[in-house]
Amino acid sequence: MINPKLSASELMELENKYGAHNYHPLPVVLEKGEGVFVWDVEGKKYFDFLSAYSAVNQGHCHPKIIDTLVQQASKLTLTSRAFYNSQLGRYEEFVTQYFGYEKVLPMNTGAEAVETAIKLCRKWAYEKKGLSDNTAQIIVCENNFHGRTTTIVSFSVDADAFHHYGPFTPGFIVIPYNDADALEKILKENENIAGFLVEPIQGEAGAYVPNDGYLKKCYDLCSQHNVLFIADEVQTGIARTGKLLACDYENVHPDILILGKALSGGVYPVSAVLACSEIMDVIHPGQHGSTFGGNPIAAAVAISALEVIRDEKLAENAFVLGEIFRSEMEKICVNSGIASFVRGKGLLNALVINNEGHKNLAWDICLQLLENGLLAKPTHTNIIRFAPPLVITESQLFECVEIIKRTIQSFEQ
Ligand code: IF1
Repeated sequence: MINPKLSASELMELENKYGAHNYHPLPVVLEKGEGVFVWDVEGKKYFDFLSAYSAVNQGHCHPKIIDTLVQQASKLTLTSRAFYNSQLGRYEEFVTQYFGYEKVLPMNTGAEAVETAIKLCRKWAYEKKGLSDNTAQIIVCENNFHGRTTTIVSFSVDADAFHHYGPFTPGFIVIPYNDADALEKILKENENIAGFLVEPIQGEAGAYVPNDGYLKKCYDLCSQHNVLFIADEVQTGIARTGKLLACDYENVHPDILILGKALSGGVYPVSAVLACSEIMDVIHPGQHGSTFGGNPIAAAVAISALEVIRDEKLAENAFVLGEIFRSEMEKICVNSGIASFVRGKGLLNALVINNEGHKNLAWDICLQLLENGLLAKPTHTNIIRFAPPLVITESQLFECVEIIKRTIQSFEQ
């Protein structure tokens, strides 16, 4: 029997002892969430400024989404795709119209959706573009993060992500991010390019925003060369950056769109690949799939999660509050020896910390933020990501700005 009254340190010790050590979490054990807040096992309340890496854009345990989950879970959970189910068609119509595509292929995790997009792109290249078998190349960007499967880590440039996981999948060409000239050069040199896979803003790299016009330029180059523009909006999509999609800032409609995370509001693993029929129809029965992909819970939950985004105007809120957040962070940076600068779009932001002489400064700041009631996680040792649920209000945001300000001040010399 599991003792229901374990302390936080006992619970952390259990994970440490029995779980694989593939994560290094902050020392807080959460047991409850509601909107922008989470509570730890001792009942302490925190603002969540990670949002499960942008999965809970709609806020923790959104009542409408949870209601859909519970109702569908008590009716029918899984049929497999050997049969039709009463939710999937409705969802497929809804999600394609919502994002302006003809077809969707439902999967579960972000990495699976990226894998799906890669397979779809390659198959399209052989069957529609006319490349000869096994020659297709997909262009990707430096410092990408698209997930953790063997194929996806094959084109990572982060040693932690790929080291000792070889042999790797061939067929990928890495070019610098935010460099449309590099894309143009390779497209001119190489006849075997099938697609260009890109994050509209690089999340893992620390909310790295490319120059205005970059995505549009890349999209135009791709269409000139009959190459598929594939946007990984797993993290940037579903209102996070202040528009429904980050690509909307440049009126780019990707040939293949990859979604995950907040597609379910973080209550269930739901991912999707969207495309026009001309592309999607290269996949026939038996050629791709997943036991759980398109299951009735996922389908029902995703409709509700997308309705919440629209009904509560979360893209608009993220846009307005993002502007406020960055301008407040800029004020902090002006007088700080620690906070260097802020970047991001909407409510996907990162504060870059000057960690000369104090290597673990960003981590230590996050420990102090935790103490002060705000959860955030450092990335690449000196970057702190700030990405609250999009249901945050302006007054809550200002409360959080004060916590961040006070915390940074406590580290100034
Ligand atoms: C972890 C990062 C964020 C993603 C993009 C696909 C996936 C992700 C653009 C795969 C996943 C996650 C995974 C999570 C941490 C997180 C992350 F730091 F690792 F990069 F958010 F910034 N495309 N991102 O960001 O989706 O298979 O995980 O559902 O712990 O690895 P998934």
